[in-house]
Amino acid sequence: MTLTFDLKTYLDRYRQQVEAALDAYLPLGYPPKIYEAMRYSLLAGGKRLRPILVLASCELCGGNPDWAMPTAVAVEMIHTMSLIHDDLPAMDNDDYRRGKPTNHKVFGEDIAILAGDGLLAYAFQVIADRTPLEVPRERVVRVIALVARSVSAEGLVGGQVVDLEMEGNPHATEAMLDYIHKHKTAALLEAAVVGGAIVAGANEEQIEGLRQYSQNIGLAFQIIDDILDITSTPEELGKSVGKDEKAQKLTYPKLWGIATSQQKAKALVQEAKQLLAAFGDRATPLQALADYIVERTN
Ligand code: GRG
Repeated sequence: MTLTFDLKTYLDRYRQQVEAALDAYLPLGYPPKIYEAMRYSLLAGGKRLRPILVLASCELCGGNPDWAMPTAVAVEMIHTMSLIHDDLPAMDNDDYRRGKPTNHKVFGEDIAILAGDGLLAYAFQVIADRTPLEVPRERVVRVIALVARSVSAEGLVGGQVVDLEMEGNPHATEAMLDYIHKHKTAALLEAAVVGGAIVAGANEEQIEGLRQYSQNIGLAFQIIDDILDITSTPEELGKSVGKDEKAQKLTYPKLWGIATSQQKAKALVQEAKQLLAAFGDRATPLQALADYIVERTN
């Protein structure tokens, strides 16, 4: 498997399935304006990394990826809502996301807030209503609790609050930076990887290995995100660049320099890949996904 595995084909296949599911799970409805706003951001592209992690993790643990599609869709809905709210004038105030004008630029702030709220609520409904009955309901309840915790004040919301507090703060520390990224970025990646494993019926030892894997790739993902904010272009990223510098935010490259940041991200990914050694060759897709996180250019 290791020799023949092609990550691009793997990502393309899962991405197509995810795109189709996102479109099908959220058809237009009444009132049309809110459905258009939700679909505008949800179907605007993006790497679809989180839903692919859900499906890959489910498959790794012996589950049928179809069982995990509702969780995959839900995690992408939550990620999208966090981007919509993050871009609002009261937060990062961004005009450009996923290569398009941000949600509030097109629909107004009021509708953008509600589109985020609608996506957040619908995500949980999708897991509860659409997970196939082959998956025992105790697993479904566990996934709902896991995903809820990842977006709560213990997760994304807490990370965002400390991020806002740290803007322009000359006394910001590495510990604060770690807290922000573990909560703002790694928490949802963890919910994706562990959620897929729970749907599959993984044992506690497997879940723990995958949890540690996801924490490592989460931090590596954010280190690379910070670097790309300095080295990339809006065309390549589909969002504005140089935001951290403008907002006087402490970042990993500011703390360690670009080369050391890259080395640290690579070391985290190496460790993440080793954490999956017990799965043997079946871990190849998740190991390749970990490499992709540090090698990506957008
Ligand atoms: C979750 C209730 C609730 C509120 C949201 C606004 C907010 C609180 C949190 C902000 C979370 C945030 C925007 C984190 C940044 C994570 C990150 C690195 C995003 C970029 O992810 P990519 O590169 O984007 O995977 P694509 O577009 O490819 O999906």
